[in-house]
Amino acid sequence: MSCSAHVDSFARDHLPPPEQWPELIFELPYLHYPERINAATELLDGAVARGWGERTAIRAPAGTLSYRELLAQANRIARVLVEDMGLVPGNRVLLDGCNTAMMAACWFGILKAGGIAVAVMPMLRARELAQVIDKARISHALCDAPLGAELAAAQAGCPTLTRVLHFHDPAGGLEAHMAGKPAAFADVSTAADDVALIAFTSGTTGKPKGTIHFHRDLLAICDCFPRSTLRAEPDDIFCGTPPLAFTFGLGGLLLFPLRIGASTVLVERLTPEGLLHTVEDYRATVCFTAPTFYRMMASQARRHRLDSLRRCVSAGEALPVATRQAWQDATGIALIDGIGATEMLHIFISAADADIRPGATGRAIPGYRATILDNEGRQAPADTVGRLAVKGPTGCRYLDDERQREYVVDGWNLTGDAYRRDADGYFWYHGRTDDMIISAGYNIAGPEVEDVLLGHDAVAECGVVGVPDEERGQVVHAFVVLAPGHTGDAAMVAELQDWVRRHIAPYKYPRAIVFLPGLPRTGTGKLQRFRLRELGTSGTADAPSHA
Ligand code: 3UK
Repeated sequence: MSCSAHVDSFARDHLPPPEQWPELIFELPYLHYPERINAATELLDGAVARGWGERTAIRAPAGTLSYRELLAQANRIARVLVEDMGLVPGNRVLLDGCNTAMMAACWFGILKAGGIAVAVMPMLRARELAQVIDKARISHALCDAPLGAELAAAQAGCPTLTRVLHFHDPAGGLEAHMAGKPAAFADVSTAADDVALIAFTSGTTGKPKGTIHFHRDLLAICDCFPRSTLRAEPDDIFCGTPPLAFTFGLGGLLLFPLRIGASTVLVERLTPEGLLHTVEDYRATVCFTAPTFYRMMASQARRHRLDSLRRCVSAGEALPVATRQAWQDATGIALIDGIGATEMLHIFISAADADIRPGATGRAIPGYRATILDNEGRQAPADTVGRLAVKGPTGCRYLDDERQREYVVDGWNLTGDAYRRDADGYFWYHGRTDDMIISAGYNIAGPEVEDVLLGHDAVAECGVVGVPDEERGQVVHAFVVLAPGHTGDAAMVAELQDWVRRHIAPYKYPRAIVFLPGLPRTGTGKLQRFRLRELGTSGTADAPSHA
């Protein structure tokens, strides 16, 4: 590794040992970054140097910020961190807030000062915040004022966290400190492989894992998926729902637009309805959100003027064919599906335009390689289901975590997904490897059954899991949220079971169907299958709707 600019070497010292790293690939010439590079300098100072100073960077309900203004804000925040809060390069800074211009400016300010950004989802409670603070040994925090009480509760049990400033605080705080600062700052000249951020995985169960990413990684994701697949342009206006604390949102709603001189709409806590209004009000052209959002938005799309939209990216969960179709019918736009992971920082398999094959996620994007491994770790032949393995310029490096050995094997990153690769190199999702349903000796992929159920008009949302069963090992249970105007009675159960039997092999049909008002989801919008399994096992939801 190159000579670090970090005075506090905690993050580098807690990287996994080199033999546990994934193999990194930098074949594309434009991924060869200089040895010293600070991603914030490159994205903000670089933008102004390229003549984009007066272009709009951020659009928000509270107003707009040009690139020059965003740069000035970030510089003032860097000064506050260094001059008033005693930050030294390498310190970890907790960043707790919703998607706002201040949140974005703080993120850049931290990187400029040589700090390591540890952004967290605004919905985290004290207990979860404390886990992150302890694990990353966080010393400083910038916090959206309304979330301050929760952070204070966490801080009480976290001796490392000594410096906290609130923003959006009418009583003063960060903005008051910034007011006295000049708009210029000399960014810390970090090494390309100095740590820039630690992103904690959303994880549907278990202890959170911190994934370590370097300054060069942040630029690499901008120069991979957006360049080869998204192909956005400087006049594009980005919008979407993922929090900036989720690397899906960090890339899609901040780094990707700024890399090309485009602008981004930052709005706090969007509902499907809110996102439709955002597209309409800002004439947004590029959208990043999860499949369930597209599904819910499709049913309301006709009430909104969405003709500004050009490119729509779906990630975070598998995209059902029925959802792709519903969005295409409503807007004429073919969704760009892409699988990404916090460990990989962003999307590595995807397809757009004429390359799309509905039902498949896509092919490995330029810069990345992907394959399917069998249980012995050998590359499986085409058309066999196995473990998805990827490598590229980014990859998994957990902060001080034994689970590194599970995610990285023989230089490959194993995402935990079951996939099949066809002869043309397209990857077809079959579920999480630990979520495969095995019933009476049959392997059943929950997402396949979900796909079929979603094709029925009465089904708004659904989740399909395996529930332990003495006779069959597991049985298929479906949890269904009905569309308005439908009733969850025995007739509906029979109708949906029949529907599945008619569309796929009958052994896959859900032997139990339970109707719920909503499905349990994580902060990043992922279905919590373990909670559905619990529901199925406890039998509480059994009675009236059981088949
Ligand atoms: C699942 C998908 C099928 C898959 C993410 C884009 O989701 C992101 O990161 P996470 O760490 O979760 C990773 C896991 O989510 N998944 C994501 N996208 C798809 N499954 N089709 C998809 N298109 O199980 C994967 O292993 O929360 C997504 C960009 C950045 C991200 N961090």
